[in-house]
Amino acid sequence: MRLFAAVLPPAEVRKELDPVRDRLRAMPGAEGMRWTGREGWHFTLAFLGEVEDALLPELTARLERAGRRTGTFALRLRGGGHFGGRALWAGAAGDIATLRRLAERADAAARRSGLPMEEHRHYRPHLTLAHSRTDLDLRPYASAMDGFEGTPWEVADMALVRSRLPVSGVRGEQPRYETLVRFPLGPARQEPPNGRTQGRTQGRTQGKPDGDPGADHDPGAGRGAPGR
Ligand code: 2AM
Repeated sequence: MRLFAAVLPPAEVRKELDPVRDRLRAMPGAEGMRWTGREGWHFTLAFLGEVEDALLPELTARLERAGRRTGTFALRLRGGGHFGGRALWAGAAGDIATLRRLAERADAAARRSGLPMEEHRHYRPHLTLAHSRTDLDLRPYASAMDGFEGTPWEVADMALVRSRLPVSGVRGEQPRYETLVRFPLGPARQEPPNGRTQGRTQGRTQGKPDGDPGADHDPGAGRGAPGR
């Protein structure tokens, strides 16, 4: 099945983006673009591609650990940008360093589970609002999002999402997304039963750790620049 790991903004945050998207859709040329549905809005952390069922237990175990090692963090929607003339997106602000670290850990988890991950590109947090089949000048759309700031929320989990591509052949139909699992961020709380301390089982049950793909070395979280 086709999978990706993502941060899912809560419904009330997605709602704040609705009027922005509506304004963009009213701009000249917008009718020729494919607009994503609010229900599916997300920040991709790692695109995993086709994953065989047999890999799922290891993949989910590793993603779970990646989430556990990353604390919760604050995020908000901010402004927008575009990838060339093909993709228009809303941006993010807040603890981008942690978001990026989570993306790197998700990528590492997938790689270590045996998935042939693409070479690491510079991670650009983005929530895709629209795609265009032809090259459009998307700068006016991105500029129209200048000054947009969403309400911050605390990212508390990472979702594993299944994407079903449209098979109908109907032009403009969207992939359907289904959240399979949500991995909580931050250390698991151990509630000792009857006040007794639980033994540490980590080393025995979890095998070799994924390792940390590294801290954030990248200062360039620029927005709006064309090209990925
Ligand atoms: P996008 O929003 O920039 O299109 C599901 O397809 C999610 O995975 C989308 O958010 C998509 O990003 C992202 N993704 C990243 N790399 C992809 C790829 N090679 N093919 C399809 N989707 C990809």
